[in-house]
Amino acid sequence: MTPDPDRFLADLHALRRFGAQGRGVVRPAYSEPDIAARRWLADRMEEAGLTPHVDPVGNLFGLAEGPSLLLGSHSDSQPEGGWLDGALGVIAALEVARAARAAGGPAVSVVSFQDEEGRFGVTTGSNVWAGGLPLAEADKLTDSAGTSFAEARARMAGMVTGDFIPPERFTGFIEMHIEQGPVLDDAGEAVGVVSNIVGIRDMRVTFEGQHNHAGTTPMAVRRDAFQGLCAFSERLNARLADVVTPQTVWTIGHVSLYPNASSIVPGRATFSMQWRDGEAARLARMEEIIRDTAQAVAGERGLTLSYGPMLGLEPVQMDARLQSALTEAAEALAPGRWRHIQSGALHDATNVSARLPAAMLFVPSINGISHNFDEDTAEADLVAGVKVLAEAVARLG
Ligand code: HGY
Ligand code: MN
Ligand code: MN
Repeated sequence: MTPDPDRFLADLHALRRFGAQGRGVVRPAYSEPDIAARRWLADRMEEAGLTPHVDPVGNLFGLAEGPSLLLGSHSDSQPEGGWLDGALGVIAALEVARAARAAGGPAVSVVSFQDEEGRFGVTTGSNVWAGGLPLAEADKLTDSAGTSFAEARARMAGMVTGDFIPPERFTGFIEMHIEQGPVLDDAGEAVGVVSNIVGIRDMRVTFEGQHNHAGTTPMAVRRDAFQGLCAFSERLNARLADVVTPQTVWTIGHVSLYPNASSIVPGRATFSMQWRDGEAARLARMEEIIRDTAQAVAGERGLTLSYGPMLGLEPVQMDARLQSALTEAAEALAPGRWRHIQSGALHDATNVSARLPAAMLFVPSINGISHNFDEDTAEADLVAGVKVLAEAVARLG
């Protein structure tokens, strides 16, 4: 089974043009470029002999007849996304599906999940598809501008061709993805076979004090929500030091201040609090420390504290049989230049693994950069990755 590197790279660059900005893409879920990209992908799937299918939340499948191995990822991007995050896995899946068909099998279907980047949560499209998140609950999720998931997905209503495809239709799932970190690139290696994917917790936190005149309100009497956020972050870093490992991460990535004016003491600070680790027990311990620290800071500074919904996914192990097909293929095509690796990034494979055997294959990210217009991977590594994926699929038969 031989993928065609030129056709693969041409499709990858064609997908890049949807929402292209500088070297990256702006293609958030349900945006005009995202929907246009899905239309284009559906045509490419049809040309490849697959039956395009769009489910109620905009997950796009290219279906082979009968039971098939599902390959894919997502084609939506972060607000400022790299050109390969997700897109690589979808196009690699399409190319392997074509090569498998030309070779007379095995049957391969393709998927581009919707809203993996969590404009409305965390890996939302595959979470709903896998049954982890009821559609009625997802519909209530809002993005940072207040648009609801229901309103956004209605923009694709005309493309929906039917209900959710039952996961049981497929025999397994393999997602090819860029590493999005520095490990493979630093080591000069070509392939990562993912052993496990970390778990995540993500919630919005609000400190509420009193907005007041920035010139006349003495520092000692202020109930400044931004200062509360700063004190919280500082103290949290110190308190987490005893429970985390070098792989544990926590991020305050989004902050909105109210009234957000230079001459008004901030009365309200709403921020995203996200943390990730490979162990569920450590995620729970971190949550206790986060809530306890927020409570203490609010009390000391006369602030009230409130929380938005908590979104979370548990750490998952990748399927052993699919992993061995990937490691045998990697050893055959990139001997000594591959490794087992934990994924610090979340992926649709986490949700799919609740319903199907799932595995992932990484290729290097230059300088470990991702979720950034400068995200990139050497062409030779992209091609090596799709060949390893095809070889693994051939071995699975
Ligand atoms: O945030 C993540 O890990 C994924 O890239 N959305
Ligand atoms: Mn991704
Ligand atoms: Mn991403």
